Amino acid sequence: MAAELCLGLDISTQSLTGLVIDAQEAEIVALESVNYGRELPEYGAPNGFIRDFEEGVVGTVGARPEMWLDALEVCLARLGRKVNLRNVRAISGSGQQHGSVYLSKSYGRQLRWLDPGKSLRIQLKSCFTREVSPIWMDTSTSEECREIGEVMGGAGEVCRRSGSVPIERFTGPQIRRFFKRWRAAYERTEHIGLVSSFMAGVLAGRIAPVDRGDGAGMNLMDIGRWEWDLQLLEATAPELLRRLPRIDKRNGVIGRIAEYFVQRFGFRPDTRVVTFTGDNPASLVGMGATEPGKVVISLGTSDTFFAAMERPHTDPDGFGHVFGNPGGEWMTLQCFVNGSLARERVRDRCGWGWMEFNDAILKETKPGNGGNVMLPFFQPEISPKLNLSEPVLDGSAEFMGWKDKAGLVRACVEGQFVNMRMRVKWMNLSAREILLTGGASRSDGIAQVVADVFQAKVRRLSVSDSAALGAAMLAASGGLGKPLAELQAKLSKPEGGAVEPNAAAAGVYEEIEAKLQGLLERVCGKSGQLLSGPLS
Ligand code: XUL
Repeated sequence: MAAELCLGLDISTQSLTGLVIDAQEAEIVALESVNYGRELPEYGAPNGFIRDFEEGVVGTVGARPEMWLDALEVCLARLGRKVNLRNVRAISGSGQQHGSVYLSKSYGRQLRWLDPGKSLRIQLKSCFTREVSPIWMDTSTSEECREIGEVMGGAGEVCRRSGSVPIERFTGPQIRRFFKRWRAAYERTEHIGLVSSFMAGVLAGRIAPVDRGDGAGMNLMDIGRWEWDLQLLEATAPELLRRLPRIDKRNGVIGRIAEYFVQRFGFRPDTRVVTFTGDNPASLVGMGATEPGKVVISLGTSDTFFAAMERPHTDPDGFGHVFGNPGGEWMTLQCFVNGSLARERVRDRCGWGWMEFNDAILKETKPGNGGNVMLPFFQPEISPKLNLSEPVLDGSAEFMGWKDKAGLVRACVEGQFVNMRMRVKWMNLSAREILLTGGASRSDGIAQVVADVFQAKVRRLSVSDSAALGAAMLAASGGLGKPLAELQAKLSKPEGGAVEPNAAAAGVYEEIEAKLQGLLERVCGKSGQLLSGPLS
């Protein structure tokens, strides 16, 4: 009998990854990744995005949706050289969250009549009513966030309904800015999709729904009923409901794969396309953390902390989020912008490689760092909301003068995770185990600091592409009815031993927390920055 393959696609900030699993054997059989900057340089996005894409507007960050289409074709062609795509029974995917794609009336028709002799880019190019899609790094919509909050009776009310206060990168405020600034183009827009639903629609050859995981990152969805909140829609832009996709509450089958992919890449015509989700919800699935009890810390361009949630409650400070959990009901998430970038900056200033960085934590310094602390923010942060462009240091003269290299490395990492611990208290989670993923999770030094700060066991998985893996599992569960828990038991396996917390470090981090709080208050007092959150 032919293998039952399932494909998971992850359309992330810097690359598009395709991961194929054999759903019967529960094993990974192929993995391919297309780096936009390196492999599609014609899009002028070396890191996958274009900064300041809208002239005269500070903080716009976006990407051309055609770039994602080209990357999809390259990725499928490469996967086709590794596995027989005729054996793929179901496809699902995950997209970088919050990003939105704007399409005209001709889009639905074009999708139904795709010519396998021409590329997707050529055929869909004329359908975009907005050339550049805003992505999650965009911070240009503060005014729109304020306006939506005002109409709704306060940011707290938006949070109660949608799981988050109005947030600059979230899709609703982005749609509002598009409507205000480019009204004629908004009028011409017949359909607005998320990165996830847009790519799912292309594969299925029809307009695709959004799921609860990604849809909750829009400031438009009611997280109690999992339906569009009509008042939020009205506060965002006129006649928005007819422009949005439907909501799929179950990550079910959208339909069969479009003929285009059958002809061009050799898929079988009855391959099922399953509703895509966001990268963080997909990662929750891939890490095997859809049931409460485990928390995931993902270390990437941004660091994220997320976990399954039994009952939704929202962050009183307004920095955190509640999304749908594709393998359960809710999940909670906190995003930290100063992730790998801050670690890289400290490493570069020390003139070191990652090996020395790791050794500085494990061999040259101790928990508490002799009292030297850092607020490790090299760019504006969102958890907490703070407008810094340089870290704030407190400690010895040598440390403050950037001469104590090992101390600076530890202070950066301790500062990041103590801040993380402070920000996620509202979630009330009792984490038995922390699952660490993303590039920096390979560092034993970082893993030890995480274990010590949270006083929990830290485990790492053998698969680093947890979002693509989660998407492949969603294809198998939604498309073929395979139980998610069984797939997770086999595919989300920890690698190596656990990193155990050092109990003696617990008190040390209470002291560091108090010091960082003091530093935050000092910085905020001086600059008048927002610290206590948008709800106050
Ligand atoms: C989450 C967020 C980021 C993106 C990255 O709210 O903005 O983690 O999903 O792809």
